[in-house]
Amino acid sequence: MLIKRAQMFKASEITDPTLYFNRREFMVGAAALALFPRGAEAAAPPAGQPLKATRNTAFSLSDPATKFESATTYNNFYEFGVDKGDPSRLAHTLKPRPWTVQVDGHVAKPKTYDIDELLKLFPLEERVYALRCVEGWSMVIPWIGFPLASLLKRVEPTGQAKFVEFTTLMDPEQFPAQRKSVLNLSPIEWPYVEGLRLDEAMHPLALLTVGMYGQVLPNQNGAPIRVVLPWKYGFKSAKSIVRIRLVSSQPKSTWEKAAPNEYGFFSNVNPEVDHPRWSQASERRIGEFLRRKTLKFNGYADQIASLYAGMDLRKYY
Ligand SMILES: Nc1nc2c(c(=O)[nH]1)N[C@H]1C(S)=C(S)[C@@H](COP(=O)(O)O)O[C@H]1N2
Ligand SMILES: [Mo]
Repeated sequence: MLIKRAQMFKASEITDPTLYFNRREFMVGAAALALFPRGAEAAAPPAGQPLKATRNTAFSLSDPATKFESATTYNNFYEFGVDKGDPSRLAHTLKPRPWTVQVDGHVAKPKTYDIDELLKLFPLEERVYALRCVEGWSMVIPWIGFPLASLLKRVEPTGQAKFVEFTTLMDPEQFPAQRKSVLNLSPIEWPYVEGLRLDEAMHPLALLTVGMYGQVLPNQNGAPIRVVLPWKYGFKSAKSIVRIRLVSSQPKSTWEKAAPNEYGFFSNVNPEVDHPRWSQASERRIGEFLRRKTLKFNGYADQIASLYAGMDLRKYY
């Protein structure tokens, strides 16, 4: 996403497959290290541990899944750095246990859930979703999780709850880019905050995710829990969430704060509305060479379009 710093992000970086493959080779060894960190805490389920879930075919694409190796070595997770390889190289410092998620705000039953308690509350589903990054690439990932709506209903939103705000962990010990010494290199403010309208958050497509590819979620993909919103650009899908707050006014999201003219609150995938610096009409599916057309709402228009009926999507980008 890259804002502004030419040396951090070049347009060629997202479109040139050769560059990607070179980088990828370089990353493989590093990723293996991140998956098997030395000195991992006994309490944490190691990334790579199998996680059982039932495939929900009603919510699954038939497109072939992106290679696991690509999905775990080509990441955006700015808490580890702005390069695609930084998360897999550095994510062993993130400790997904112990972990709690505070669910509060305008709800009748606010509660701080221990992650392992949360995992027992809802049956885990596998859903194959495409994730479309605003930069112009996409991946197809078999996620494991449960509907965000299931958790929200449990805490009973009150009539004042109109929006949902997600906050990622803030901890400079675990996230190198949050350290004071490197703060001035970061294009965004910490902690990472994202938001949805309540009706978007309650939509059955919105998934709280704890695994992928039949395994516990790797740290670089947002362990131990992240949201996945397949009709929106990838940056809306906040990783490593510690708080879900029901609020009455529209949250200011991190990327909106960083560059409001480039990244709106809604950020629905829309090939008809270009980013100010590049077209959104097509995308590169990681692993494919020819670009493919980007679909409105990332292909989920049948299910999602009614949420935005009557809205000018150029204005509410
Ligand atoms: N906390 C946090 N969440 C984040 C990001 C981030 O930098 N920090 N990057 C976002 C972006 S831009 C994308 S495209 C997706 C990438 O998810 P993946 O690495 O699992 O493919 O995560 C999103 N969630
Ligand atoms: Mo992204």
